[in-house]
Amino acid sequence: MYVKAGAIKADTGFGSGRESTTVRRSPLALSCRPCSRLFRLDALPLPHSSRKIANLVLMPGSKPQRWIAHLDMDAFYASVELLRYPELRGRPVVVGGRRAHQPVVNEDGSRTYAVLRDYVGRGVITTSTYEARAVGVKSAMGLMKAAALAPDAVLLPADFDQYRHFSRLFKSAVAHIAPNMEDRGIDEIYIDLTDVLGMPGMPDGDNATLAAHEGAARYEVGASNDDAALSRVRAVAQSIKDAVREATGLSCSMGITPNKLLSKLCSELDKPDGLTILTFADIPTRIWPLPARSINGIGPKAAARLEAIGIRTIGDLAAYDPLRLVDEFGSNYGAWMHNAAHGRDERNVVTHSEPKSISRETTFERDLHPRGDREALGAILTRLCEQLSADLVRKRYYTRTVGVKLRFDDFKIVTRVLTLPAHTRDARDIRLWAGRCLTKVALERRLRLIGVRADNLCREDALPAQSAPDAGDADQMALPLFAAEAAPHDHPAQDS
Ligand code: TTP
Ligand code: MG
Ligand code: MG
Repeated sequence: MYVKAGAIKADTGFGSGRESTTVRRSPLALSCRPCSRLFRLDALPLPHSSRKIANLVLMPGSKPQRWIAHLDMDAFYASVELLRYPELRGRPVVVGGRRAHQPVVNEDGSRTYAVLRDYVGRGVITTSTYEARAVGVKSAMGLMKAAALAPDAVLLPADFDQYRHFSRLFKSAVAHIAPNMEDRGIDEIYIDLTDVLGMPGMPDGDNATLAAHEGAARYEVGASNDDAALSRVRAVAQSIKDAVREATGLSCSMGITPNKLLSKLCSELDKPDGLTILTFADIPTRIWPLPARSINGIGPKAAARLEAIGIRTIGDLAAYDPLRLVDEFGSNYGAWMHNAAHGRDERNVVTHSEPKSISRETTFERDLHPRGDREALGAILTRLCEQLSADLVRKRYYTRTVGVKLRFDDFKIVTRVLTLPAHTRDARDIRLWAGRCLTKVALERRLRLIGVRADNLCREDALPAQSAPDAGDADQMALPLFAAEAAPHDHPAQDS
């Protein structure tokens, strides 16, 4: 879809970062290149409402062009483990065991590792080495299911402190080279390289994909798409990859394109240790053959619905009548999918964001009964509160809202939160208020999971004077599971 219009208020429909843009173009015509339909804006066929059309208005062509990188560490947790167990290199290894699966050091200094075939329980895989993936093992797969595929794979327990340490190391190495960086989780970041490169990116998506529809012969990508520009991008990318390896001993994969959407797609294309640089000109050959579900934002359910209407690849999606897509998926999501398939995405790299909440949770090896296993549950909750408290200290936050999450054996999830009279990050306070939250739940079924969460966060340097931290009293860590008595701050609790 290529829109030419006078002045349209356009909802670009990009999730929570949605914004309104006034697009100025002329004349008042709207043409859909992929399906060759042409509409005058004042004579649109019903039922295509103006709102649907507004959502299909594409990005203005005057935006400065950018070079955005997406960097993702390769088999992150597993690769960190291989740093301390180098003898496991080349072997299928999965991370996801319990403390009991810690390797045992023998008298001669060699190590004995747990293997998947001996595993019994309900644990899942966090990640695995590429050797394990080769036989079908993947993240989120049950360990027992994985054992059927790779019985000899080594099983290691997860060590989140270590992964967080390596996460900080690689991010700080990148920040030294390219500070305009957005943290997207433990092993990935976006980086805006436009300033580092000191040169603009390629022409914008409208023009490039428009030209693409008109055939390869007319395909023009502008003067900046020359070998010198691309080698400069490659050189900067390589220096970033080298810095990550030097700081951590680990490899990563990078995608570099004019926007986040394409870069996220591209960092996956050449894993591990990959580097993929694409311009808009490459969309038809490199992006359109990929399955539609490889777009971040098209999950398994949407992919199945697309498949049902004959859309399998991103190219199929790009060629599909956008108005029918809007009919099928709604104005925001339908328009977003259409634009995504054409490689259009204007989101900025956001360098700083405050967490909304911090949480810890655990799934039990076997379902626990709130009464029969009261003591064990109490101890688990205490440990989670201690971990949450340590997270708050490390991230330099205080909380005023403590919540619990329970998943019962029928998979129903219940959450309860309480607002505290003052900010805290003390494990004993958190444990007390988590216990109070539990008194508000009817605990009749067995539990699969318990979690504790801190919302309403306040940075330690912005803490109001009256919220001076109170250490509580030591006995609170030994409180029974559902204790509501002996509050450290004697104020009424609020349900929220
Ligand atoms: P990913 O980047 O998705 O995966 P990865 O780094 O292990 O492998 P790849 O080379 O394909 O990028 O996730 C980063 C880490 O997050 C991963 O090492 C473990 C953790 N994780 C989970 O705990 N559960 C999950 O379901 C996934 C996908 C990841
Ligand atoms: Mg990764
Ligand atoms: Mg990742």
